[in-house]
Amino acid sequence: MKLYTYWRSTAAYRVRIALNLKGVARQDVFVSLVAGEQGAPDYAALNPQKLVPALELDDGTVLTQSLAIIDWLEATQPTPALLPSEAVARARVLAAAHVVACDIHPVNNLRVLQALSAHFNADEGARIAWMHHWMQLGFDTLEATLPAPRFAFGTAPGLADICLIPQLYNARRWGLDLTPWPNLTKIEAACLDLPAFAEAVPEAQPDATG
Ligand SMILES: N[C@@H](CCC(=O)N[C@@H](CS)C(=O)NCC(=O)O)C(=O)O
Repeated sequence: MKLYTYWRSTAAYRVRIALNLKGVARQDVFVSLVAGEQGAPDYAALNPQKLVPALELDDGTVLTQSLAIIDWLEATQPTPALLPSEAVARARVLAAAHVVACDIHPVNNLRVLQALSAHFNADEGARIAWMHHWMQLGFDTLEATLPAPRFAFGTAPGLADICLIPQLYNARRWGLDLTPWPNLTKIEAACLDLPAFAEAVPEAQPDATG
């Protein structure tokens, strides 16, 4: 299978971690977001939303949206499980994942920042303040609600960890001081000890540029 990915894409980073945890091999196809390759006709034909990641299966089926891709992976490769089977526990893990994937990430995306500059005169300071604002709100929620015995919810990593770790990377990239969220950085340290996470970090990707 082929993963259309970009080293700094946090959504692609989620899928890299999930594939690694499941032990599923992939071939990477690099889509440079800074070069605007997500809008190139070939890629837009594959994913009309013009976002990464996309996963192309061996039969040519294309899956998009990181959480949908991970859901497909969970359905087709059930072990190790990324979500608990008990309904309330599962809802709690999904809620934490959605704090990142639905409430932080969509308003901090590249195209949102570009629109803030192009249509609302946002300068670099305003863009940074915007990024920090939404991350702080989400991190406050997660800090208060994640049990964090080792990983976000237990002694093995799951979907909440898969969403959280890339978002913490992005926060550092934007210069956000993470000391107000010690539970989150403790979870991060535990995750990054695992090869599945360490091998998925942006700087370890072949398309990483400085
Ligand atoms: N909800 C989507 C978000 C995908 C997304 O926004 N990807 C970003 C990179 S993290 C992207 O391709 N941005 C390109 C752009 O904004 O033009 C998912 O989870 O896959």
